[in-house]
This record gives sequence, structure tokens and C-alpha cells, in this order.
Amino acid sequence: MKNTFKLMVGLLMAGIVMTSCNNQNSSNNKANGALSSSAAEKVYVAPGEHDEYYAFMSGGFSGNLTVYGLPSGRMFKEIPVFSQYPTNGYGYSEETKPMLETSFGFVPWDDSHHPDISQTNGELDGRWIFINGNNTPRIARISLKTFETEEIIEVPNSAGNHSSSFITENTEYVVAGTRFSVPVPQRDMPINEYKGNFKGALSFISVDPEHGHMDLKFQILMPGFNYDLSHPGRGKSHGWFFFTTYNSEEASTLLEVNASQNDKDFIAAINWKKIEEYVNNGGGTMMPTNYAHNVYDEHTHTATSTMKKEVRVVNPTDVPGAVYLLPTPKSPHGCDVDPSGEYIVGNGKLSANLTVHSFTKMLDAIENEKFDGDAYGIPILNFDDVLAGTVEQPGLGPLHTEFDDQGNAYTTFFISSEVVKWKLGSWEVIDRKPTYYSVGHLMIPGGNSRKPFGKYVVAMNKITKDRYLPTGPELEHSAQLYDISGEKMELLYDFPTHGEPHYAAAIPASIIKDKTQKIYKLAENQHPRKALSDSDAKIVRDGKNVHVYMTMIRSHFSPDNIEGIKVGDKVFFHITNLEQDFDVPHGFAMIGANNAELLIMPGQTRTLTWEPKQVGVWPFYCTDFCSALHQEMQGYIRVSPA
Ligand code: CUK
Ligand code: CUA
Repeated sequence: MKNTFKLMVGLLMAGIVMTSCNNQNSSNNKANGALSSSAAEKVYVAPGEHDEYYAFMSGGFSGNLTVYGLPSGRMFKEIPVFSQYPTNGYGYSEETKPMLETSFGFVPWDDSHHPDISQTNGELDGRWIFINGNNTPRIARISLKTFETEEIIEVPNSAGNHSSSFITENTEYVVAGTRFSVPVPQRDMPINEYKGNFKGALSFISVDPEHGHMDLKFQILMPGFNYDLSHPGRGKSHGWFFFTTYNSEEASTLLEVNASQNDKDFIAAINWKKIEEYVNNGGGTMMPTNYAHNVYDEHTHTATSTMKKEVRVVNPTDVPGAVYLLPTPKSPHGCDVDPSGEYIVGNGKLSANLTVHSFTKMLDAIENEKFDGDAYGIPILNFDDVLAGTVEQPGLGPLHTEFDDQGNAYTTFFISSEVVKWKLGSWEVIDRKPTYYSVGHLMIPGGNSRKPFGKYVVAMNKITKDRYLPTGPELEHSAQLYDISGEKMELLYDFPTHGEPHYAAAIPASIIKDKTQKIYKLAENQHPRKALSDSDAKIVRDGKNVHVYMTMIRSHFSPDNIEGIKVGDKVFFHITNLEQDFDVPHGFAMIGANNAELLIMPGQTRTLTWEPKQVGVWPFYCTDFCSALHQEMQGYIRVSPA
């Protein structure tokens, strides 16, 4: 076992990837060639037919969220979240720029990792989807009615927001953790004084059940480990949240020797209900800090950014019985709770076995106060006291586990590049299938809830290589769809994903498709600079600022000839799309405007700012082919000397 461990460390460090050639993959392997016609039938969605599931894939370094259909693998949409998006002007228009404000200023990019769909009673309710920004710690809430980002909250005292954005079973909280512990509060200090001085903030952000508004309710200031994935308890363990940690040595430099010195790191078990009660009774202290809270108003179609000035922090040792550490071998990454809430799977990246903890045994050990020491005052439970079982030697480099509706678990193995199906309770391996190549996360529709839908698993692979026609040095990442309705998994299909999908979430289309918004009603438009008819169209000068109140409808702009503008002015085009038909946006582009275009939905108002630099007569036009007279949808602006 020691040798296996060394081998894995070596492979991880060398970045070597073993593909399907290892002898554990004994099952039939025709995935490199043609698949059976039944596989083709299973993914074929005839023209005009609809897919059965929406799948939301994180966009990784694109900072966004992409929407796919399953089983077809067709991409429907990219929803801009943390990144400016020229396609529709998100992050460029005056209405959406505030969404990307942070305490560091305007940050029009991030690295998005883990989407999670809102739940009621542990079941997907299809109201919102949350996703984290990993780099400049943020959490976003996206409406599944409009498929627009409605809210972004920054997470202070954190760096590398990797534990989020997982939610509790009634969407009471969306949770964040810090991959990098940092000085809290941030200050100038020697890096090698990390140990004992750096803190790991775990953040609990409450979600208003009616409108979804987020509020950073409290942060728990944990020891300076690295906090990785997290998952909520559910069912019997509702009220708890579990976080994997690594670097329990609290080393400031993570060369493998350093970080994996300890045989076991921890899963931190947090009784958030207990801490919530403590906080509701005035517990914790308010710490000064800055973080942005950006909210998009659906009536004005406008975002506002507010800078918050303090956060409530809780020292875990002040709340006895709220925080415990469960020893878990070898740098656990994924932390996955099964649908019943009994089993907590720790996927030790460098461990030969998969460790599964028992929630019931954990409570027993706590009740009997059977502790194995403490870390900074936080009780450590005894490994054997909380162990439910071990999956022996299932593969190399386990990362993440997801669950079906039949009591099975599916774990990804990065190094041996496979998905392994095993049984909860008996811990027996049932099946394994290779992935192409080196899988990270996997996703089963509803697999992160009390009621998984089963049917499919999607593997999200880190390496694409020969799966598609070469496109220069970089290929899009590859997802693979498996049918899991039988005893054995069947690989059905490959499809490319955009950016690097870390996690994904899928939901039956039937839950949301009839609730999606088709148009914005003009009568409900409360934008302060809307123009609801051609007679509202006007040009208003206010010093150097010129406000153009403009309308657009097939197939003209009003006004379409604008004069009286001077070099040095700042022109604000406030444009209202008067259409009231589904899927008739108009675009707006102004020559020389360096802030992209606008794509304006029916009934919506958007503002583009333009600072004319050159004298002349300059055209603008609609960028979205909207009718036979699309090319007639144009206008001119006359710019005179200052
Ligand atoms: S992950 Cu973020 S490093 Cu395993 Cu969720 Cu890919
Ligand atoms: Cu409006 Cu093209």
C-alpha cells in the first residue's frame, strides 16, 4: 500500500495520466471506435424535439455557465455570470456593469467551479442555480426563469473560493469555504509565520426563500488548513455541513512532501444549525471588512452594487458541540453525502482506498465524547469510531462521488481515468468504465439531492487529446454521457464543453421549461430612462452628458438621425426594445464604441455609453438579424467640433 501511495504521488507530481490501458479496465472497451446503434438511438433527439434534461455546466476559466440538453449534448446557451460577455453586452451595458464590482474594483472575469440548483425538502425545485467564483471569491445566483444572473455576493476573508456553491436542502444557506487560508484580517506579515496565524473562513450565506436574496450571515474562522469541496447533510444529517481539508500541517508551501506529511487530513463537520442559533442570540463578533453585494432588479433591469463594511465572525471554540474534525486519509478532495444523509464519502486524492464515514457513528462518538485530541480546540474524532466502510483499491486518484436512486455511488478516478460504480453499504465495486481522459467531476441529474433521477452520468474530463478533430494546441474539454439505467454503465456519447467544466447540475426539463420567461412586459418596465413609444424618444443634454432615449422595433430606431453631439461629450444611448414577441431581440452597435454591443430583449431597456472622439457623421445599426428589413435598421450621429 505504501508503494501504491508512492506511485500515485509520483504520478500526480509528474502529471502522468494513465488512460484506459490499465488492467483494471477489463470490461469491453469499444469506446474509441463506433458505438452500437442503440447508443445512437439513446442520444438522438429528432429535429424539433426537445431534450429530457437541462444540464448546467460550469464554465471554469470562462467565468460563465453553459446550458446543455441531455441526452443530445447540444449547447443551448452561455449565461454570463462573472465575465463580461460581448455577445449580449453583459458587463458592458450600464445596467449590468455593477454586477462585476468587487472590493478590488471592477473584476470582469473569474474561474467558476460548482453549480448547484436550489432545493425544497431536499429535491430540486428549479428556481435558481448558484455558482462560485473561485479566484476573486464570489457566489452568484442565476434565475432559472430568465436564465440571467440576478445577484453576486463577494466572500471576504477568503481566497480561492473552492468549497462552494453548495446549498442546504431547503436552500436556507449557500456555503463557501476558502481554499487558501489567509491572515484574517489581511495584513502585512511574514509568510513563514503562517502556522497559527492564517485562518480558514467558512461562510454561510442565507438565501431569502421568496426572492432568493443572499446575505452573508456568519463566517466560522477555522484553523489555517486548505478547505476544498463541501457538501450539505441531508435527511437525517440536515443541519450539518461537511468540508474536506488538506494541508492540516498548515504549511505555507505545498510541495507534496510537505502537504502530505500527515497520514490523514480532516473532513470538518459543522453543525450550522447550532451556530445559527448562537448567532441569532447575538453570538460572534462584527469584524470590519469590505465586500461587494450586487443585485439585479428585475423591474428596472438594472444592477446596483453596494459595499458592505462588516461581517459576523464566529470562533468555533466559542460554540461547543458545533464543529468536529473527522480524520480522512490522504488529502481528501471531494466530500460527498449520499441521498439518505448517512454516508459521507471522503475522496482522498492520494489514498488507495475510498473512505466512507457514518453520520450515525459520528453522532454516537460525539455523544460519548470519544475524542482523539483536538486541533486548536476543535475536537478530533477517532477514525475507527466514525468509519462506515472502505471501498478497497477501487482505482487511482479518486476525486468525486455522485449517487443514483438505487443505492449506488459513482466515483471518478483521475489517474486511472475511469468511473467506478460501487454499492453503498456493501462497498463492493460493481462496474468500471474508462473515461477519455482523466475525469474530474461527474454529474447525475439530481445526484446532489435527496432524490437523484439516475438514468445518466456525465463525466467531465480534463484531457481531450484525440477525441475530436484537432483545433491547434488547445481543444475544448470533453464530457461523456453514460447510460446508468442498467447494472453496467454504457458509454453513449462525447460532447465538447466550453471553458473547463468542474461540476455540473442537471434537472428534468419538465420542472422548468414552462416557467421560463418568454418576454419582458413593456407595461412592467420600470427602467428610469425607458421610452415606451416613439413619442417618448428624445435627446436631453445635461452639461457634457447627452442622454438619448431611443426605441427600437422592426425595423427602425427612433430617433435615427441624431445631431448636436460634440467631441468631448459623453453620449448615453438608453434603448428600449418595444417588441412583445418571443425571441425578437434587437442589437445595437456604434462605430468605434469599445464597450461591445447591446442585445436588448423584448420589453427591456439597456444603456450603452459612447464618447465620440472624431468629428464626422457616424452610423449605428442593429446587430441581430430581426426581419427582412434588418439591414434597414440603422441610423446616423453627427459629431461636431468641441
Ligand atoms: S474541482 Cu475545482 S479544481 Cu475537483 Cu470541483 Cu476541478
Ligand atoms: Cu433589429 Cu436587426
